[in-house]
Amino acid sequence: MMEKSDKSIKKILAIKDVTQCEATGLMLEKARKDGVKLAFDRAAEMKACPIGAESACCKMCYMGPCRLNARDPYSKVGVCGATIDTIQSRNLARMVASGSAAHNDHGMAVLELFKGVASGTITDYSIKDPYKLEALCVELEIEIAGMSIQEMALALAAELEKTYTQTEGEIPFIKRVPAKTLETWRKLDIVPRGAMIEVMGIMSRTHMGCDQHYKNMTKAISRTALADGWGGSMVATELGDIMFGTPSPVQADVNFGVLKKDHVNVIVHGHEPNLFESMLASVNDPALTQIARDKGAKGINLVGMCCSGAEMMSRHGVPHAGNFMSTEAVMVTGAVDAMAVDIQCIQQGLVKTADFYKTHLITTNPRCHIEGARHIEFEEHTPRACTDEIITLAIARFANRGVEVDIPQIVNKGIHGFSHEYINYMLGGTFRGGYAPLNDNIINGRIRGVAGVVGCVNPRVKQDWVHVELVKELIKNDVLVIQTGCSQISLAKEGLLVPEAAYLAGPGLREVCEAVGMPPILGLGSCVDNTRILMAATAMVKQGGLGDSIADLPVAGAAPEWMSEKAVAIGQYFVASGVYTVFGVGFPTVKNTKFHELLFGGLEDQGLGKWGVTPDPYEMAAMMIAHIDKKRQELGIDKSRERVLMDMATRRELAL
Ligand code: BF8
Repeated sequence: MMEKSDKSIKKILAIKDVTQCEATGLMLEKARKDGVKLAFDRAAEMKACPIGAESACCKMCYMGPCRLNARDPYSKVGVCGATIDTIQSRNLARMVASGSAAHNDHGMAVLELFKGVASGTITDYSIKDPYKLEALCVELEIEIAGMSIQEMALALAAELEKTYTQTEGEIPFIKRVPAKTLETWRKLDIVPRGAMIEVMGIMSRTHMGCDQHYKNMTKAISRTALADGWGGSMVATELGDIMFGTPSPVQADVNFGVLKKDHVNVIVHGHEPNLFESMLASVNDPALTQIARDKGAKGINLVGMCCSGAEMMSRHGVPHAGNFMSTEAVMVTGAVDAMAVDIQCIQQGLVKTADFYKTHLITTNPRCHIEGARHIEFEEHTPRACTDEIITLAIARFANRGVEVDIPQIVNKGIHGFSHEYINYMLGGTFRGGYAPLNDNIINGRIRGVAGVVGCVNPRVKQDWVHVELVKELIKNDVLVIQTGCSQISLAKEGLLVPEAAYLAGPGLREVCEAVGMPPILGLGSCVDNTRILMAATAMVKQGGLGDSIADLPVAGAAPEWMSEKAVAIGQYFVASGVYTVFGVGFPTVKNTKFHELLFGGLEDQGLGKWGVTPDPYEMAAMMIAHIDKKRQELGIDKSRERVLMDMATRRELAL
């Protein structure tokens, strides 16, 4: 039984106030008419718990649950005597552990696939970028003289397995960290040993009656977060590139208009590229295409959503229908014949929506079944068995849709796929590849700094709006923006991931964009691809002229509409790496407590980054720009310098 729409919700939430995405708004309106509730409406009905929102409650044992008073946080303690700082730090630690576990679990699955490919037991995937394989082996100091590609892959897999299983020492990608940043980490004892032991350590120390010093807890939080960014996520990105290809700029279409009424529409939503890559093979199978044609379809249309969608868009230009808050709304079009999901950010509410609009919702991963959804398990040794079956179901549904099809005809074209490697090439060309032009333009003031704007969309704020306003404000102030995840899709839907968007940039950034022919906003891929931002920051440090550690750089980060625990883990690994990171929506701590002060200031005094929070995009931009200016001042590059245009021709002359 579908729940009936609630008139009070219509009154409380005008559609223009809950989403900036026109297509999602149109479908939300239709859903309300159809009596179908989406997350926007559920959020309006479910007021966020004010005590939980500030993390002033503890349910680590059953002497409670205990509630403290966030307005007077030191007036009470829990039954065991736990203070507000213990309670908040334990809660944040568990969020980071969960987020880090999610990325590490994903990264480990990519590693398992890679091992299967390397050993020859998995044959449906292959090594597409042997150059990156070799470069990575060299970087990790693996002796590769005389090795075949297969031997290199096996050696790399063995080395990277330590990212997860090692219990002593430092994870492999620590070799990439700028020397001064690493020195700070070693001094603070926050270098991760291996993801499993770090996550287990958090679960152990947050048990009732264990770690009850917020400062010691914060070290474990940083270590566990770094085991994500420089660990599992980085493995997922790098091995994904080796197996599926390192992205380079590609034009792709985004928004609901990528669905086609006269095609069989199949959406893949989730995070693991293996399912999506196999689906791509299935839709290109002439036999399946012929079956679709026999049923009256013009073809099979494969579309992505959320993060695996962002990866496929970056690597292959596969169209993308929208971000997390559009995953229910897209089914309201009636045009989705099947939605295949794997792990993470798969709302349970999809089941009811799929049911109403007769879409096949199919879970595929052993870690993510959903009550009421059909499960067809994906197995990497025989991936096509799963994806072919999904296509077959979709074709059958196309032939007998039985619902009205109403697709908002909105499509936004954009350029995606700016990997760290491509940025290297783009700025310097084949022979002078490197970050010197970026650093030069930051030093001469043409580019003020770099901002990473990433993360989720959240129904507690107007979908896409905070991302879009923040990014526009940043580029207007000559800050180059790099993006991943749902945030990248927000800006893509605004039509701003194109070189022509340079007209919105400040004069300095515009000049650089026009000289290089690049957009002022660079899309780097999925959430695990935030590691590409870490690598870009590392390249800036290693290039020279902008300080010795990531903390010295005139850079800042933001997750303006965050909602997931993965976002907290990402935020903390950026902070621990040295980046000022601002969250929108809110932050799960109580202001003016010792733990809050440590996160929002104390960590910076230790040589790391720090947190910031504001729901207002303009204030967020001002905070980030002020930080960038402070770093410029500390580097002595705040004085205006003579601006010399370093276009490609000038650089070629210099090279000669
Ligand atoms: O990992 S940005 S809503 S889809 S958590 Fe989820 Fe957030 Fe989107 Fe991808 Ni990332």
